[in-house]
Amino acid sequence: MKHCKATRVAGSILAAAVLFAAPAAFAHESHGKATPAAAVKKEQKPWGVAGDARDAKRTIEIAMTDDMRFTPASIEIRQGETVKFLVRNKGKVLHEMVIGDKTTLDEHAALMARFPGMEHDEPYMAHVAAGKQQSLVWTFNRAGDFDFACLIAGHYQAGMVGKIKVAQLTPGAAADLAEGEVRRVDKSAGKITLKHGEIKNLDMPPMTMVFGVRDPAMLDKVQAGDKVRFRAAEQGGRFTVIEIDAVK
Ligand SMILES: [Cu+2]
Repeated sequence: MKHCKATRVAGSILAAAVLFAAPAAFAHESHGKATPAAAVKKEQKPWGVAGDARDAKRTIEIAMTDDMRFTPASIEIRQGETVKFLVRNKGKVLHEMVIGDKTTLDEHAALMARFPGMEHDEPYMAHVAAGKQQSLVWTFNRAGDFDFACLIAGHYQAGMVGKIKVAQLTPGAAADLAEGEVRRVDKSAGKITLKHGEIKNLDMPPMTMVFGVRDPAMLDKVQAGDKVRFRAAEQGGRFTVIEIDAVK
């Protein structure tokens, strides 16, 4: 178990480094939100940190099958994004999804091959019995190329691995946020009317207009009269709000 202890120590050093280095980069992600008192201290891993389901703006379904495959086997994520994975075991034997980097997964896989009955339980893994499903919420606050794998003895070796690419948050990204005020929210139509300032990335002057939304659930967070910051994009000729947050 020397290996596990070493990993934990390395993780703590990493976590401390992140505490000092990261806040500025993510400041806009957390504005207006109180820091929840976590029951268990979340450990920063090179591939991210345990996430809160309420911060997950995206759910990704992952199917696991007895041909030792994940579907999809390749996922793209934006740095800072919290993702809820809905991990479905469509096979007849136990499978698991473990997120990590190749070195860590290789080490754990070797351990699992030596001790097939070993049960790990970390926030970046989901063990799912045949025919069942389980969710896993993870915040990808570090950019990079990571893997996810089923480390059950024989499965990893048979190629049960997927790729996660976390794209770096570009320094210019925050500048794409436009400011506005909510005039109307139409949940049933999935539309929001915003009186907005200049939208630089769309080269659009200030005006009041109707936008579609990437996900109708976004409309639960805002109401008419709210001052907001939002990111909009043109998708298939339709102006769509990609993200929106009320400014407190
Ligand atoms: Cu498996």
